Amino acid sequence: NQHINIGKEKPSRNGFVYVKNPHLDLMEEDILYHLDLGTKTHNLPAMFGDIKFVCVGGSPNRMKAFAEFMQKELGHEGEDNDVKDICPGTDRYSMYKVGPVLSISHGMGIPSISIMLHELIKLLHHAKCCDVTIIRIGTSGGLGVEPGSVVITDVAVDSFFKPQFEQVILDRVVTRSTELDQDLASELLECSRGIKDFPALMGHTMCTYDFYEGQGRLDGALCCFSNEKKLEYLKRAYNAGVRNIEMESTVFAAMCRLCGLKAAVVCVTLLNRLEGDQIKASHEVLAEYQRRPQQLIATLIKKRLELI
Ligand code: R2B
Ligand code: URA
Repeated sequence: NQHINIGKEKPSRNGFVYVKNPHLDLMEEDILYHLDLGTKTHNLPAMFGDIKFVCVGGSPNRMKAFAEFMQKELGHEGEDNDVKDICPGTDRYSMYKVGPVLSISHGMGIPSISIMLHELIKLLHHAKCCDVTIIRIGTSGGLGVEPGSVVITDVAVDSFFKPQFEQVILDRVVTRSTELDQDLASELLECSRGIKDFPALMGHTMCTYDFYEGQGRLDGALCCFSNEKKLEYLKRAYNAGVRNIEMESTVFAAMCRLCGLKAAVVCVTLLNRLEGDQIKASHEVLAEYQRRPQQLIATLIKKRLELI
């Protein structure tokens, strides 16, 4: 197998959302299959043209809760109260819109988020959206940080602590940069300073292909390494700057960067992986943790919209 690093794949910077695919121009209709939307069946510019913020996260319920929270925060509640799923024709992903904010679920892992992102990016492109900020709000395992801490990602790295994402295309491995928008990360850290309810920090986020063996857990159905080897690896990750581990950030960073979306990753840590593998906190505690990234993103959005 050949490895190639596509140096000419440059990020787009003029504000519009780009698709980098010459074949799309030749298609009469584009069906966004997993979102149950399409260019002939829906007026995408009318439905989505005003979007400035896209928030993505793993679980459909959490992304609905985020939309409801934003509705309150932006003062949009009142008229037609309930937030409605824009993709009811599919149970793959859920999508909600509150004014300029779109909230979408992406499932677990790189393949699931990458399918959603292909279709979301095309949707934003077809809708002629401009100057869109996209943020992944998620959960993660912490490394040497207090459980419940919110980690703002400066760089997404792979299991070898490299800031890159490898995608197999045909039978070649294409390596893409996972750089995120540094100004947006700093702006988020700045916003977090005003929130006293939880610790927030900036650090590298490691993205893996699995929750168990892939994250050095001893409690999966399979495990072929010792506790010593596990801790040696996790400490090496810590020393390389990694502060949390999750399963989507590298492909998210790589795809958004190439398509002109300013992207950030904000994940709460559910446990400290240097202390264990099992997530033992109560449902109430975990639910409260998961509202923390939402609170931070709401602050950023309200500041940007000059509501605070
Ligand atoms: C964080 O949590 C999920 C695994 O429990 C996964 O989607 C991720 O990145
Ligand atoms: N999500 C992950 O990917 N890993 C964890 O340890 C917790 C949440």
